[in-house]
Amino acid sequence: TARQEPVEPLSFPSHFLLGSATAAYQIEGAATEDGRGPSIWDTYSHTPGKTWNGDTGDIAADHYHRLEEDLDLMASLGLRAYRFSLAWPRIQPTGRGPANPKGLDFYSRLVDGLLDRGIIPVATLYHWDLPQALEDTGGWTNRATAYAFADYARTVGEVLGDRVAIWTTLNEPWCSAYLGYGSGAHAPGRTDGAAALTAVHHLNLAHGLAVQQLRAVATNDPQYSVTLNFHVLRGKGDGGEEAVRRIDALANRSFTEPLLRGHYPQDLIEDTAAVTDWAFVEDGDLTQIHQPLDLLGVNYYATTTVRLWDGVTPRQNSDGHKDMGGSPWPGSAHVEFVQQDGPHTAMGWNIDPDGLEELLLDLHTRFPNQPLVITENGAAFDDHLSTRSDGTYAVHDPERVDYLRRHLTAAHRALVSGVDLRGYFVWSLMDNFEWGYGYSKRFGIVHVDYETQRRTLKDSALWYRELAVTGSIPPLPTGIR
Ligand code: GBH
Repeated sequence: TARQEPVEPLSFPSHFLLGSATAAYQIEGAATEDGRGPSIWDTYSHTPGKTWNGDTGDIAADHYHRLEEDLDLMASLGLRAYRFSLAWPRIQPTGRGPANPKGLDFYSRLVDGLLDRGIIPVATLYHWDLPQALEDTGGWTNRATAYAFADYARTVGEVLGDRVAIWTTLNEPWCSAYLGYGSGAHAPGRTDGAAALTAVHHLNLAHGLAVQQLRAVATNDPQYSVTLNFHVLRGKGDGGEEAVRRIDALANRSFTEPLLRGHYPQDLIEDTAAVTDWAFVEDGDLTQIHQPLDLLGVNYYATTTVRLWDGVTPRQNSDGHKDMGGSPWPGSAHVEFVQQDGPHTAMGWNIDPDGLEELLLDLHTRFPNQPLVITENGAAFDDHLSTRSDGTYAVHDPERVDYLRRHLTAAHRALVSGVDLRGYFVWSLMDNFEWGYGYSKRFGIVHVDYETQRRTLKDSALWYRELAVTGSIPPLPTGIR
């Protein structure tokens, strides 16, 4: 059922943000420099058996030492915006107390460097690197962590709140809560369903408190947002609908409903009643959590197929997380994740651009006045560095060009259908530390040689540059072979 190629190049509005995204722990390195404290990802990645090959973010893409070079790289790609995250432990090494000036200075130089080059800064406060000292007192299972986060937000806002155009509080709180405290596939590696649900609430609370703190100190009238990783679900077989309802409650509605409507879904509370009584939700919390948002950030990679498990047939594992003995789905032991047929990326994730269009249309229907932005979309493939006859380097990644072109085309269809979509950020600007998968997976449009730290534009970067510069989706890869 191949769609017909559009005849005219598809154009995005002139203010549509065409950018790229990264996260602090995945690219910066310099893990012990300039007063940075340890985060839960330092501890986790240094624990034997937790990451592929024992890889850590100690050096990563060495971005901390290559800031100017990387800013020039972004400018050379014609990026209109850049989404990055701040490492909380660079700013407050123990998660509390006075700011470390060197940590703040790095991000201040980053923001200035972007503005100098005409690139819009989009800052995420939290992309999973909790200060270890806060984990030592319970991490996201401790309500006090939400208040510490609000204090951190204010500290950052007081320094960068005159220049950052778009603030995002949290990146994918689903991962922080359910992979960090439920399945254990992410730091801090706990495997406790009740802890995961407690973390959900404290992350939501942290978001609401942080938005209020930023609003109180920002002086340039910025936009406020949160980024969620939506699970676009397909049901299979008898009971498929029930499986979808359960996973939708845990994966999607445990965030959208409190954040955008001010309540937790009743079915979520009932599904998880054997795991927790939800006593961690205190009077007034939902008012704090439910803050008006200028943008809802959407991360999309693939669709997920689920069915009800018959309890007899051997279970298939969800490939999105490692089996660490815990489940990222508390209260849903009867749901099974089904591997889909068809093309996959190197992550084993299925390629389904229609899922992105569906998701955007669905969010627009459920939250009609909520502007949306795609804060991550991209793919890992097995890239190979090759040498041209003139001695320069190249990476031919036609699968990635095809993936990006098809997802941008799907996003464009949603835009044409009336979805208020404000931008698209490719994950990722450059190859980086892919969490539990270490350096074995490459998501960048720019290749990083981890021996030399040399950056090489992949063909997808050349293609993306044409998109960013012209504002139109190049109908077929041009200028690359
Ligand atoms: C994003 O996470 C991250 O923000 C980014 O840091 C990361 O590098 C990038 O994507 C690529 O992975 O339903 O249990 O099978 C995406 C994480 C991966 C979370 C797929 C949901 C399915 C889990 N998502 N996963 S499951």
